[in-house]
Amino acid sequence: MTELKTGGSQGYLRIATEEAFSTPELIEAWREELELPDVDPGFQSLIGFYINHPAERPKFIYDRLADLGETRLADMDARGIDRQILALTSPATNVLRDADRATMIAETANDRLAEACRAHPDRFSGMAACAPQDPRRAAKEIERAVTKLGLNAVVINSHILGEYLDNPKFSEVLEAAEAMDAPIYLHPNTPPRNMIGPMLEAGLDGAVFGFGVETGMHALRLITSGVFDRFPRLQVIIGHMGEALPFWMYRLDFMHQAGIRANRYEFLKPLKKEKVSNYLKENFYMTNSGVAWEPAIKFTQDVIGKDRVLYAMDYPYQCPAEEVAKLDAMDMSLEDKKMFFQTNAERVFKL
Ligand code: 1DF
Ligand code: MN
Repeated sequence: MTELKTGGSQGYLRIATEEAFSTPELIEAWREELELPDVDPGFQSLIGFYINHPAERPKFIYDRLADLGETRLADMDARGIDRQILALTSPATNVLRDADRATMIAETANDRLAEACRAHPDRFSGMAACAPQDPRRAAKEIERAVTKLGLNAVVINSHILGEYLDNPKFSEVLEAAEAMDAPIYLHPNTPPRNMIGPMLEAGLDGAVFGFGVETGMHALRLITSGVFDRFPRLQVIIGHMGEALPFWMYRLDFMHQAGIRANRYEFLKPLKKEKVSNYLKENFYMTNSGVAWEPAIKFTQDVIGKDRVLYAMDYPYQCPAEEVAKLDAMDMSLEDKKMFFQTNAERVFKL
């Protein structure tokens, strides 16, 4: 493997767009939440593992999540990552049943993140956290984060205590994101209680599969429920190669339209842009986080558009340097690689 360097000597900068961090306040609240009765089974499975399990992987990850300084920068240098776009790690505050506390933790995280970005403006950018449990304050925080802190995107870790963003109670949050021209990174969460059973039984509830199923479905229900007809300028970013939705696209279009024509569900109305795929192409960006796989990246570029596919590493959860080298070596024009690694991210995150 040739040495990976920052600085762009290969013809582009590498901007990684789904990179996680934690705060002490969040970890403390997670620990307490894990002790409460009726804890969410997905949260228990995922964060119970990262906080309590003695294996090497959770310790490596837990330590690195907490660092916004030298260790992280050294890891970026070793992997040739010029810039990380940081987001409060999943499920962040979405799982907290105390809405006030969730809101305060998100606000503090944004202050800490903005401070790290100010300390290392050439290496770090960030997305704003918010707690949609209190939609009004979440909307206010999005506005503050964009206008005062320079965080030009929002991260929402999929379902909020089992509820989805198409629920009209969250309208203010979507309205604020659209008004601030801030894309929402819809990052995975474990499936909610009423969805997780058979996955948990088979050890498939986490990033291995459950994340993608849950978040892909969340993205789809935003489309089919008409969110983008209500908020036409809203942009949503999804990771993990679009949570496999590009591969589903043909069937989604066919079966969705067949259902609409038959008036199968009274609540399901025809969409302004008709096809599900039109929304995937016009209201979504997709990153390759966790999918360092040339055929999947090219397929997505082909069906969604080269200007809508972005690079992400998913540090510290998945960060082998070999994956960066493999993506550098993709059989793809330098022009297209530069869009993928650099210029799409500069445009979407207003760098
Ligand atoms: C994992 C993966 C955990 C991702 C994450 O946040 C995460 C994991 C808690 O491997 O357990 O963001 N990921 O995006 O693939
Ligand atoms: Mn992630």
